[in-house]
Amino acid sequence: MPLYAGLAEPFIWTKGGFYPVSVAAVPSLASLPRARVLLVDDDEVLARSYARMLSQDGFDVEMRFDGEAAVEAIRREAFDVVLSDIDMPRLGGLALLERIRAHDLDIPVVLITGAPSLETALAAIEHGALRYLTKPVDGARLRSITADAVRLHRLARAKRQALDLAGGADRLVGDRAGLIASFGAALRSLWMAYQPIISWSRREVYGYEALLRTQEPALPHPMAVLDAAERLDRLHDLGRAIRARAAEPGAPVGPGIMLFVNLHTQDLLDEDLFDPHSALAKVAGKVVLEITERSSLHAIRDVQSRIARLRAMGFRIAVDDLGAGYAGLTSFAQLEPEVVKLDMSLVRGINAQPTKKTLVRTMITMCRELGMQVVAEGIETPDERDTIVEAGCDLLQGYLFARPGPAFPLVTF
Ligand code: G
Ligand code: MN
Repeated sequence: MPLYAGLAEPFIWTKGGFYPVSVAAVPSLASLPRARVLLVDDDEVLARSYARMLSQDGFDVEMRFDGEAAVEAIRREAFDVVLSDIDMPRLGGLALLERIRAHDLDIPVVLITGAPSLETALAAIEHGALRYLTKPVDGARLRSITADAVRLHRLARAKRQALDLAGGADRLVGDRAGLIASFGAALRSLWMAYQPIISWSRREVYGYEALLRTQEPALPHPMAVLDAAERLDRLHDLGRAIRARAAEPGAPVGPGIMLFVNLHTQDLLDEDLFDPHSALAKVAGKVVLEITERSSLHAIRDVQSRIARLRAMGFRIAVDDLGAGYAGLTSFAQLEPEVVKLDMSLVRGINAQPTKKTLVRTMITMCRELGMQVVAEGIETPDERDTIVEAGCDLLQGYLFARPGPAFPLVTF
């Protein structure tokens, strides 16, 4: 069969080539959990008629009328299949397909066109469309293709989960739907643990660092949640949730108690951070925003003016994890932090390592001479505590005093 002749027929593209698929009778969907379909077409009348048909079959249908709106929907929600027109304003079906494949290798995309061409058909294949259909699409066929696509998607997900069970590849690589679901659950179950930072000389709590925690088993560590947010392009949603939680009633902030909140460098690009009416902004004078030395500020446009805006709102800035990154001190120059947090790698075993002790003492002295407060993180033993205190640092944080926990963990001095 010549290539082009086959294109109007439904096909499945695999690495081996085309496999024409026999169009079965409208399948029973009773055996499948409710499937989510994203229908994208700038012809609203047509979209609605497809949607009505698919809804009658028990599909959960979302409609969007251009590619950009579809990208936005996919960013936030999980779908089993995408049915999309090719010619659309803003973003066409092929570009949409490309955007989807950049993150998700599993979700079936069916492209539908009123103007078939070899060129678009080939592009559809190249970017991994499941089918390429020509309008008008017969109703029964559309329903059966959609049902098959849903099955394929579930198969792909099950396969990845099996891989995961076998301890194989990263299960999240292709499974955007699973990642969206886990990330959503993580956001909903997000809570803040607080770890005290104490003043040793005064034997009192100076403040608390708010630390991200969730109850989502698939994303058990804060780093996993951050990584998911990064992949799903939802860092701003995560940052907003963290800041809202960190400052909510009952949070340890108030007269004489400072609240330390970690920022992701991307948060600096979120206008919400600069909203003077946000919960966190209202207590800005008591808040230290920590920016880690681990990630570069390179990609952040006008860092200095953004930091200046935060300062004008009353926030103080800390460089976090000093000593953990290989970056030079550009972040210091850009941030001019009021507070510096020494990474726990500098603290661990310091009492038994004279060279480390000398270096840390120098760092503490320099920071103090630059007018910065120093906090030492990760203090686990009395020997580490005594050595750090003797090197000139009074603000201490670590398991020796309290582990992070729900407000407020008890402190052992
Ligand atoms: O990067 P940042 O400094 O924000 O990370 C703080 C992390 O270190 C938290 O996840 C916290 O649970 C952990 N932590 C806090 N105190 C200690 C400690 O004394 N020892 C160790 N190993 N980890 C700690
Ligand atoms: Mn921190």
